[in-house]
Amino acid sequence: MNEFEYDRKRRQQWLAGEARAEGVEHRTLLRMLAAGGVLSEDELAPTGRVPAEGTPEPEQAGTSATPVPGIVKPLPPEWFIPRGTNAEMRWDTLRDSCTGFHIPTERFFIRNHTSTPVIDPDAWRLTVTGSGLRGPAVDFDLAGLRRLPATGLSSAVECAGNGRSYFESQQQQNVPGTPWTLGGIGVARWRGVRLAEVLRRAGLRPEAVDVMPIGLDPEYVTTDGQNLGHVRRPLPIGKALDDVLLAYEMNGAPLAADHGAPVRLVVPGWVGIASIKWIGTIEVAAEPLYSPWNTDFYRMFGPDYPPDGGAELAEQVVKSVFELAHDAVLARGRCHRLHGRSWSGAAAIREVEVSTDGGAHWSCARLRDLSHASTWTRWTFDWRPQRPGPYELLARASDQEGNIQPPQAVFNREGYLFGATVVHPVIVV
Ligand SMILES: Nc1nc2c(c(=O)[nH]1)N[C@H]1C(S)=C(S)[C@@H](COP(=O)(O)O)O[C@H]1N2
Ligand SMILES: [Mo]
Repeated sequence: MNEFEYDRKRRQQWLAGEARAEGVEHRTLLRMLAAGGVLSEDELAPTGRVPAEGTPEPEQAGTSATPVPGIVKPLPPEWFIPRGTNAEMRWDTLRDSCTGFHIPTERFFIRNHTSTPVIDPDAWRLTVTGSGLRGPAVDFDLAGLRRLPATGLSSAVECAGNGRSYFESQQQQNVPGTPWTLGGIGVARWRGVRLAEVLRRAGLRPEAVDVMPIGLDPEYVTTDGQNLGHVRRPLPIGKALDDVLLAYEMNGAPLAADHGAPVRLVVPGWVGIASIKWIGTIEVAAEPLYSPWNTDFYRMFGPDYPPDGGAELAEQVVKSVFELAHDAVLARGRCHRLHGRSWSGAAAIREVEVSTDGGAHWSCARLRDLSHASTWTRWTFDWRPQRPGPYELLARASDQEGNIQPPQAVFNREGYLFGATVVHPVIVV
């Protein structure tokens, strides 16, 4: 075992109460933890960290990429947790790079059903077709889209399964699927043309009811070998004509391959699956459309839902996160500024409360952004813990429509929309 491993093990044993420290001065322990990288030497810096099981050691992380099959961009372990064909963003290291309100493209989470296709933007065409159009199919190329009136938009893209792992860890409910913690979300600045504008130019009939964007990534084959075809999910015409963007830029640059280049949909406030990447065709129909992604998937099934499933998932629920390591070590008797973010698909965030005692008492956090719908609001909470020991932090947000995070999420078979408050353990020394 190398020195680093040894030191790490010892620190963990100490934190777990397995190491003995009688007679050692508190300040000496703090210094030891600082030297081991658990506490920062500058004691104003609030957090050290003990990496969660299975997540990489930030100290060891170089620029080496952790390959996730099918993803093009580098996935340094200090920024991402690989999850199958997907990559979760690490909240605990976000503050190290002072990224600001938007998540830089290189740090943005990735959810791929199959793999990132690399598409030649010059050969790319968007075909709009179907019974909801007055005439025949209409093609657009990238230059043509870029000549149309452009719109900018700050919006989250968040996976419907974000937070899924807490069904199991907090509610002892088994759910299949990617075990995201809370890093299945990102907010970026998107730019493109409104879907409404493109549909209007293609010649929409008043009878049109559904709009189905179809991805150019490989066809999706389930684990039991069923080919479900290209990733696609119908949008009701009302949403399609409202605030949906056909985006060709993300954070001021052409879309990156993993995030849907050359053009993707951005559907503000809705589950991430609505925001189809690598869009090639848009079917506009005068009759309701179905795909596996709005029938078997992305619907609620379970004892609290109708036997054939609840409605198709649309808006996201309220969630909150601390920008802090799980089991972070904080020095007692000092003021720690805790940072976090909250968001809701339905409306702007109204209030965020924080509990430092497992939910017994709550106090208001200070909102740091003007709240807007479809994006997040940053907040801070100053905390001066006096007694050493383990603590359970919780953050609970509510939005302008009165939605508030409950203590428990209603079980559903696929583990979607985990909107309950999440317990964030820390250790005060
Ligand atoms: N064509 C296509 N679009 C897609 C997907 C996909 O696999 N293929 N995944 C969806 C899901 S489930 C999510 S959560 C978002 C993720 O977007 P991101 O990878 O840019 O973060 O893209 C959506 N759009
Ligand atoms: Mo997703």
